[in-house]
Amino acid sequence: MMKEKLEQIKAEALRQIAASDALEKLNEVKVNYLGKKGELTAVLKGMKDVLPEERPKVGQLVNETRAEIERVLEESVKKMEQMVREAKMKQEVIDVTLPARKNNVGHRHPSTIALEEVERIFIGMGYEVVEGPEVEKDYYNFEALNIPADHPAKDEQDTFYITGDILLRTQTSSTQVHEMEKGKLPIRMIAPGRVFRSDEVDATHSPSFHQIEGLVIDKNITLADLKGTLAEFAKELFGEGTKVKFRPHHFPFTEPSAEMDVTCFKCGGRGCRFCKGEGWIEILGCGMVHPHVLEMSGIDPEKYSGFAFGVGLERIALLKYEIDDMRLLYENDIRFLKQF
Ligand code: 2NL
Repeated sequence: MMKEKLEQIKAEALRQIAASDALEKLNEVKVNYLGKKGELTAVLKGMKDVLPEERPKVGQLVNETRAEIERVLEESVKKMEQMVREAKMKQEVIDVTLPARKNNVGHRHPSTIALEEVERIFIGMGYEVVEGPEVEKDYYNFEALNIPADHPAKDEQDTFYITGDILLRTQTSSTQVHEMEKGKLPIRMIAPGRVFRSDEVDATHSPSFHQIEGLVIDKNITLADLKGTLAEFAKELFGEGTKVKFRPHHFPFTEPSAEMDVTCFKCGGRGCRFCKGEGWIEILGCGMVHPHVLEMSGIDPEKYSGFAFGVGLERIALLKYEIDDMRLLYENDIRFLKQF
């Protein structure tokens, strides 16, 4: 009998729906019972064997069965979706009380720390920080600085030449010459940057290192301005108790020229292992800008005067952090860098 068969189909469909534990399984039931090749469709196809007068009744029964299965199926799908959603929410809960994962950011290189410290000091005194090219014309690196053609610095043993008159700068003075040529006075600047010398690598030398040069040009600038400025710089860099000492020296681009020593910040000048018993540590070269250097860049030495200085950045970093080998600054060994 049709009716019993339909009851049987419905019961089996509902049983399978109740036993489904996933949306995929409910979909299988839907295909197997309601789909084109499903059991109910098969029953409809068998209508030709039913007596004509019975057909409307059987048809109605099929429809009711279909509707009932559909209703239960839909309900179950909704319930199942709700369950899946809830399970997901539970799984994705964020515990805001958990300790944060440590964020491993790097930090500045000791040379960078030293550079920014020097920049901070001079910016505080009203200086501008100016950077320039590492590849320079011979003129800006040597000639404009009054360095004669037969000076040992110009030897191919000491300087990297690209062509006969293009080279890697040996000092950042070239940047200052460009600034003087602009003709805007007064000038109060520092020029930090990478410089190059054809040197063998050892504990205190490298073919590429960094320099910070300073230049002040204005009316009535005297040696007293140089002394006062550099004494203040030394105090800020090495501590309030630091004293300075100027020893006569020679540079082609300054006259007079000097080297400046600071009292050893370890022993305060008494003499210790750090300063090799001297009490003093050499820190920079300086002088009053040579009149010929001013003139070559279009500045009238009768109206203007100035002072200049140059310090090695690595030298400052080595001293400040008591590092005994410059190579450590270039190797980038994390175990070394971590200490600063
Ligand atoms: C050092 C110390 C120094 C300068 C650099 C300079 C720059 C201009 C004019 C005059 Cl544009 N001088 N720079 C002055 C004195 C010393 O560097 O030991 N150099 C070999």
